[in-house]
Amino acid sequence: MNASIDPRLNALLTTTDTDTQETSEWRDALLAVLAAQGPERARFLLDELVRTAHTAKIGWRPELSTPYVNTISVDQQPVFPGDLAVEERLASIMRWNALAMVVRANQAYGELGGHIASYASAADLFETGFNHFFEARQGTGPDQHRGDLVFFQPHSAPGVYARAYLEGRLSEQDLLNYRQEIRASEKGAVGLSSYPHPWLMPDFWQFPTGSMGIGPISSIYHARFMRYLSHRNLLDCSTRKVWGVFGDGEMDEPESMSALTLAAREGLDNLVWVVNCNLQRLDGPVRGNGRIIDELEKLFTGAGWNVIKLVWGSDWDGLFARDVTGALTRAFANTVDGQMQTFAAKDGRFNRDTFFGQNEELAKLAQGMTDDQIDRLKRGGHDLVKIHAAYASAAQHVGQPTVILAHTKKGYGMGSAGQGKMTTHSQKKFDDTDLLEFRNRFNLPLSDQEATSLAFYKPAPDSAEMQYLQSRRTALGGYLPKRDTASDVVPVPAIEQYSGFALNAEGKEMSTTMAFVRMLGNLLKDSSLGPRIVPIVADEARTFGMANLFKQVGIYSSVGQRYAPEDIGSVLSYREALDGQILEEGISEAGAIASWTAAATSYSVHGLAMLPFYIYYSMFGFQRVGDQIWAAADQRPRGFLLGATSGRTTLGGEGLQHQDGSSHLHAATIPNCKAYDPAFAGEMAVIVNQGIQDMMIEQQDVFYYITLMNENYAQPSLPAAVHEQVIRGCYLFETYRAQASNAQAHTVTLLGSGAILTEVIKAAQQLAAQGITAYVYSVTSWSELARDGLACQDARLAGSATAGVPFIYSQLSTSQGPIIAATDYVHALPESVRAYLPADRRYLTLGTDGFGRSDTRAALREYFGVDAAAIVRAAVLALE
Ligand SMILES: Cc1ncc(C[n+]2csc(CCOP(=O)(O)OP(=O)(O)O)c2C)c(N)n1
Ligand SMILES: [Mg+2]
Repeated sequence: MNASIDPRLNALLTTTDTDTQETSEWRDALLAVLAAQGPERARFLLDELVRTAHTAKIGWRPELSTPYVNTISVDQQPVFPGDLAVEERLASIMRWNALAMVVRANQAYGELGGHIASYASAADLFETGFNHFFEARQGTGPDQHRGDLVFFQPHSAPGVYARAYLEGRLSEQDLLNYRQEIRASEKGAVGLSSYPHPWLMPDFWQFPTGSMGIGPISSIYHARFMRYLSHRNLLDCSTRKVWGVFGDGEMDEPESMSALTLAAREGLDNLVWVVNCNLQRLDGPVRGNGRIIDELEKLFTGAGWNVIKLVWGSDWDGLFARDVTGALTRAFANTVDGQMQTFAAKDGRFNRDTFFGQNEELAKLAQGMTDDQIDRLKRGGHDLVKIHAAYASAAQHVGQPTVILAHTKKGYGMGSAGQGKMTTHSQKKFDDTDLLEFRNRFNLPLSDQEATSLAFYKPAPDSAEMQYLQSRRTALGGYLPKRDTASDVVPVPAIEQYSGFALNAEGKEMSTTMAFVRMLGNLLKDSSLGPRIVPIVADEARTFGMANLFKQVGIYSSVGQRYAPEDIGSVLSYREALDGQILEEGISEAGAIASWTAAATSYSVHGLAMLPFYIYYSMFGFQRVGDQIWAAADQRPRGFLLGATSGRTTLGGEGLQHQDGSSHLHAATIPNCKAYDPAFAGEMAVIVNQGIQDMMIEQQDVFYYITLMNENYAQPSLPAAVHEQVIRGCYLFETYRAQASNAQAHTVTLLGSGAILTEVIKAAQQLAAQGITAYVYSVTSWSELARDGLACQDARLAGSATAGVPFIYSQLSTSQGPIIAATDYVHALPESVRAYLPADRRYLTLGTDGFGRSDTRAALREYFGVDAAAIVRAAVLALE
């Protein structure tokens, strides 16, 4: 065999080679071209061969994977620009303080939990970012760099706290409050949240990542949203990046994977993922019988990403150089992750015997290394020089997003207490020997007593470490993560300007969806607020009658429109444009809500207030992507979610999976979500207007959920006197007096919400005809009424002398008789206000529990018992 052949190529030789002479001629030819004319010519020839092979249809396609070695070769590696020794010492200190924080919390209160092994594996990946790449928001005025967006793996949070402690942003007392947020706030100290939660640490964390998979998809849509802002000339984001450090186990989540092709299609070279391939998840190996790095390489390559394998550290360079026969690459190709994990868990002796002992060639390579040296051979993700080279390459890469597949050891440095152990994920107990071993392994300047008592370690301010740490962050613009809230206040139009038609509808027939779309169209025309609006759809714009917006504001496309649309002559033609305003996410509710989150947090992430309106089938919102909405809520979003075609009986024909009778129940559980089910366009106008005021002018951390119906009915005008009551949750719509001829002096009170209010009104008219007076209240929000009631109850329980009465109680005080509530949602919704009603009045609720089914609205309302006849029956029953 030719000694000049790269051993990696040899490793790929298959056993089916029937003519080795010929094979080697071909190979030599390629190598000769490479040597004489360089890689570009070699690539061209290979491409040409591939084209020929495809033309000849020989049933072959190139492999998507490469050997189990670093993508970046030693000669491509840039000079490490930092002080390696100091950075290594800093990483060791971070490791120690993170460990001490978790162990101490658990010594004090065993139930608090926390993780050590994940950060132990990720520390070098984080530190390289902090020292060289993660840019903080810096400067002022138009030239300011608004900072990179960094997503941190959640259970590595202790490492981020440990760094903030050294930076002087957190005190020792704060570290002692890890996972003790309630007690901490009583003491006036910072309680450190378990995972990155902007809700709990609003000046610190930017992006919630605690629920696996949501960080990854969110990072993609944030990166895309930055492109959108740039292309629409709202904000130049061209120098900023999105970095995400995620787990290899986390890549199993559907959300992690679902938008990879979007990232590639959009050419998001502002996005870099670092997947910490420690080969383990919580229970055991990620791919015990395979290799997760190879699997992810194929997946990401196939999706169109730039893939950088960061597998081995610098001390392997010499071994690879000496390995002229490719024995190492062959051995790795035969080693599955489960075995690799065992190698991580065992000592140098075991690795010499079991890995290098596999054959003569390997054994020879290990000659001259002590067992300790073998033990300390680093994987790529623990080598600052190699990590830096990968990050630098990723940061410069043009035209594609990059993923760095970083090979690490879970529980790195935890020795026999945890490194590579099956149980390491949740390991948080260390005996004294383990602690001393850890100290020795990382050369920490701690006495035995300091180590065993888990003393936090912070070098003196004038030490080389601290000077270096501070100077690196100064060079990168300051500390991070850091959440900002300052943003511009955008003037908003007066309600009459965009919603006059709805407030003064005078009985015109329309659906609330139609009214909303008209309102949105008007808002988009407003010169100041209009450009800040982000309409978002998941392939349902036509369903909701929004096709006119395609032409009016265009669909965002990073490449404009490269075709003549079929409907080019039509006034509603399908128009894609670089500065298009609509985000058309296709059939991906997960993607659409991620886009919404990016837009709804733009005020904070970019200092630029945007106002997203995401309109979707209400059933495919909280139910489908509820966890993403919960994570968004953590991030304090400001925007509108519009649950359209809502109501179990109002959607009619669509049946069981489409008909929504529960989204309001779910919305009610999210503290910063204000949810409304307006019956009339005028009510909706008032609610939208309030939302715009709250979010854009008052800059409150709330978001609005509004359900919209597709049923056409007469829309009354809404008197100004009730506007405030609409916002608080209910108002007296009308009193239907018993007709004098057969008055029996009976009175009932009817509450209705959404489209079912129309049934309530019909019922009231029938009752009046039967001699029963009916007060009809329109309930715009059960959840706001219930929250208000609960607040009053809490104030009373707390002994407040000024605790008021629940709003619904006072609203109903002018009415009489038993109370009947009807909704197109489950009973639990109207039941949620029962405790706050006048105690002496009977309360019956009608709702739509059960599975939906297809039929006409009338048939469905009869079936679920929410039609006028059912309401009349309930009223009569309640009067008995
Ligand atoms: C949606 C979701 N499911 C489960 C968990 C619980 N959980 C937290 S960490 C973890 C294992 C993570 O493994 P990996 O992504 O490989 O990260 P590592 O700790 O190995 O770096 C699991 C299952 C979670 N946080 N979120
Ligand atoms: Mg893992």
